Amino acid sequence: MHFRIEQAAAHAGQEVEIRGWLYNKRSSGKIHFLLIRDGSGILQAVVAKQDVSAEVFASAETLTQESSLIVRGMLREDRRAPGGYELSVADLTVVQQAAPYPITPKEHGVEFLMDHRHLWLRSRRQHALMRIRAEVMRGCTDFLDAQGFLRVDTPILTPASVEGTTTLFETTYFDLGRAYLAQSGQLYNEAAAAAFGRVYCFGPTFRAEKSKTRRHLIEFWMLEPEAAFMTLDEYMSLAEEMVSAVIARVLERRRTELEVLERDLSRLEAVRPPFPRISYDEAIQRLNAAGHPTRWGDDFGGDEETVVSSAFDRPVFVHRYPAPIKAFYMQPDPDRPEVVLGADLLAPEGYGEIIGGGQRIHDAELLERRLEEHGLPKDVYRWYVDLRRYGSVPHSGFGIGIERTVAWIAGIEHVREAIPFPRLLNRLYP
Ligand code: NSS
Repeated sequence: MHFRIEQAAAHAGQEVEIRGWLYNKRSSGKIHFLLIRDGSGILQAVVAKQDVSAEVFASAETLTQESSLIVRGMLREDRRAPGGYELSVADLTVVQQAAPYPITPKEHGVEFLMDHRHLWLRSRRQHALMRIRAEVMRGCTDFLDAQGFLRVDTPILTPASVEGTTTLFETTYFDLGRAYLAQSGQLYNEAAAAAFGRVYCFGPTFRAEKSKTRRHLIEFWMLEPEAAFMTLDEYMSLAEEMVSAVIARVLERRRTELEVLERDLSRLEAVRPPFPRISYDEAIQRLNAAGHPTRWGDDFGGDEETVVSSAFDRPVFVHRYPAPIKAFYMQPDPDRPEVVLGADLLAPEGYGEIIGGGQRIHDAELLERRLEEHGLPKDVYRWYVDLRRYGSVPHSGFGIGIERTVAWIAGIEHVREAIPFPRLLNRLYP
């Protein structure tokens, strides 16, 4: 019977069939050790001359790396074998004999590997990363579902910007003029939050940012919760609970993958709520004390984020930024209107901002004034202002960048490996 390698424990002592690809091969005259991967794991299959036909033995001999194959035989527990199980091959069918595989055990440069991303995904390291990514995404959605949040998806083709007009991707939209790829689902999320109370959207988002840093993608996935009546403080509590729950889950369910990546687990184990919360003012003081010439009113880049966050062993919220450096929709602090009720979450170990969010303006007139100040066209935001006319309530939300979060949890250098097919300033292929 056919099975997946990850289920080996349940099939020891049985005749099984595996369908997969040749990961690696070692041979001595009378025996071939095939490492076979089927996507769920890697299993050692032994082809012994005395046990198989001459034909089967010969095809095992000539098998090339990544050839696709089907093998049948007896599965046995074997402590010496990688993974603890071994298959004694009785029969082998070559589905396709692979051409010389470009990715070999020798070192390759990143650009070469990125050009072969379609194949690179088959490697052990990329398997670990993609499994951690899937776990992070499911950890977030399971957490929110359990808190009564409803997933309400938002459109990707939109008529308006959310996070400033300079990073919009533009396309034409039939007779209606211009459309843009969504930078965030937030505005539609706010409509959904007024309909359902607690919602989230989750999908790809786009920023035409000319940034070539280890934290920037052109297309990235963002999960965005939004809740009616939620305050800035409540948003921070929700976010720290979610991030902590996700870390705990990855530590529990993806430990093997973290080990493949040689992640320092103690750094992740330290991530527990509550997270420190410091004001933008305090962040500026800390920067100045560390010798950074940052002035009040300046936005933070990667360097500033690293300095501020390096003082803590867990993520830190920076709240109440000056209004001019934040988006048009941010609610001013009633006690200090020059700052807004927004907060970013900075990850430790130099990973920088992984979450942005805060409280939204809920007054129609103020929102209209802000749209004007930001030079945004009133007509396309009419529906958004409308939300402030029909049962407007204070509300908050945030967006967590999946790739930055995965890069941090996995401890990798660059976000490009945290997404299957990265879109970068200089890369659209494959
Ligand atoms: O611009 S954000 O800070 N905030 C928003 O888009 C809000 N509209 C979200 C909301 O409140 N519903 O982006 C949020 C996060 C940010 O902290 C990063 O983790 C990630 O999205 N992000 C990115 N990741 C990778 N590459 C790029 N270019 C990028 N931009 C933002």
